[in-house]
Amino acid sequence: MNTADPRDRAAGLLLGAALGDALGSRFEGMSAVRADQLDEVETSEGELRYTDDTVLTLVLAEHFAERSPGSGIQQQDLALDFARAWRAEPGRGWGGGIGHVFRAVLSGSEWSSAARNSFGGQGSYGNGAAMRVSPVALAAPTPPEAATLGLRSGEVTHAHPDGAHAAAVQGCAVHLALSTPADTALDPDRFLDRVAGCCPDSRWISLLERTRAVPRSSSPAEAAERLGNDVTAPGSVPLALFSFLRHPDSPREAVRFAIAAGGDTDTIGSMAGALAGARCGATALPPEPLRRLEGAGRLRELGTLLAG
Ligand code: R7I
Ligand code: MG
Ligand code: MG
Repeated sequence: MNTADPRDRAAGLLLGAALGDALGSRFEGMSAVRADQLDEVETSEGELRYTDDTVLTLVLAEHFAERSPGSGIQQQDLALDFARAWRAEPGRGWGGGIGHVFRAVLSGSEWSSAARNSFGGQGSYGNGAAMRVSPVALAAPTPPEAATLGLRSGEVTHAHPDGAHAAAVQGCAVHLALSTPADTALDPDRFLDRVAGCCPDSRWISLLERTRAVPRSSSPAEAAERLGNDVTAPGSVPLALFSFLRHPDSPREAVRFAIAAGGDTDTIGSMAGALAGARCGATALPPEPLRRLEGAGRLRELGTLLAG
């Protein structure tokens, strides 16, 4: 039974994102992950450390927590806070090009020119804007407003429309997951329709269509084959959505599906974990790995605080 308690769901959103990241990070870049490998990571001892995905999710959540509700995003402040977090923790497995953006911001550039100047002037279409976006669901009153906030948070570093709109899509999807009735079965087609309805970008609308067309019974490998599992936004957000829609009532299974598909496992696991955690709540997360999760106390606190 999923919870209807908004505070538990808000905590589940942030904890689910971090748990997916930490579990998935053990397998980043592998072509597929077996069930026994996942079992071992879930049950072994020692802290489960998160990566850049959660570092930046925390920065965005703190951005909202420090301001009065409804004040939106101050983009230059956010860019600077992201960049400072990158500088403070270089060992968190950052994307290949993001350092250029952060370095420019730290040396005084406006976020807009720093983001636009990466990758030969076209901006990044990496999944970094989508991987950190889940807190917008706790700061926006409606799914379309979550999409708008997602886009504003995303474009701070990802100027390419594929990268920036991915944050709108994932932000709106997390908001929808948070507000799905706890005791009613989730209808995947309707869910994807509602996400598409919040998204003004034709390329993302066709990626959502492609996600809908994947047979629901597909294995992780088949889903990855159809949707991709790489570090680009179009090659990872659809698989995260599919993983959640495949197991909407079990965060553990949603995250395991995402990671089993291989590739960018921390990020796809994290995005699936945010969605499933938002629907099912912190109490539905697997207790053993959760107990070992780095930063769990602060993540829970921020979720509860932002839930109001
Ligand atoms: O998007 P970003 O922050 O990366 C996030 C990923 C996640 O998997 C994290 O867990 C971490 O491991 O990295 O960082 P970017 O460097 O902006 O984008 C990630 C990658 O996408 C880059 O290193 C490139 O391989 C690719 N990429 C591009 N390649 C060519 N042209 C992104 N944009 C482009 C592009 O415009
Ligand atoms: Mg990472
Ligand atoms: Mg990753």
